[in-house]
Amino acid sequence: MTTVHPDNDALIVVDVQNDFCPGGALAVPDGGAVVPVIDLLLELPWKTVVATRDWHPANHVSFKEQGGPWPPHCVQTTRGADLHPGLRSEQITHIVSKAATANAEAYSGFEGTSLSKYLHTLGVRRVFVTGLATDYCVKATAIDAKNDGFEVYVVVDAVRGVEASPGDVERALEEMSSAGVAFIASSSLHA
Ligand code: VGL
Ligand code: ZN
Repeated sequence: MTTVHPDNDALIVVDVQNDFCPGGALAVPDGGAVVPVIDLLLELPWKTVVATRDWHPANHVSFKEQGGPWPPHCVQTTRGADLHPGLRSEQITHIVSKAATANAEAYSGFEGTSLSKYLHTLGVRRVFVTGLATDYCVKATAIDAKNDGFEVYVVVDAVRGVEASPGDVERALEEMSSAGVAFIASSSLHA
């Protein structure tokens, strides 16, 4: 079991937005399943809960019309970019918008944002990473957190992957593990 230490621990909720959930523009298979798990985690006594969000302009470089790999998704101020309505978002203390200009792509919540400085300033040492998608933004966020000096745990039942090619999620888990990221079940976290 792992005890949450509110002064040194932070929960990071990666991109739990309508467009990454069933019915959305870039739905992650079973993506909505992370919501009840994260809501349970939100009952723990965190002082710092960060939600990242993909926050693209309509002409974003990652969209197919601009030669990118993805259909348009998470366009700023649209419903698709909203956090999933089932998330107990009143528990979120900080929202990090990323990839918010036309030419900037960022899978990691630490890329092009002040998240690392913010967390270090608060005295955060351990981060617990949840959300979507395991093989893109969760992976990038967890590895960047580790490289920025945090102790990093991915909450395995609170993430889901795209798995565009078979094995993508497994490879993502291996990459995170090689980078020094640890894994934990949500049931092992307690107050
Ligand atoms: C993501 C693809 C494109 C993610 C964001 O949140 O994992 N994936 N943009
Ligand atoms: Zn995106």
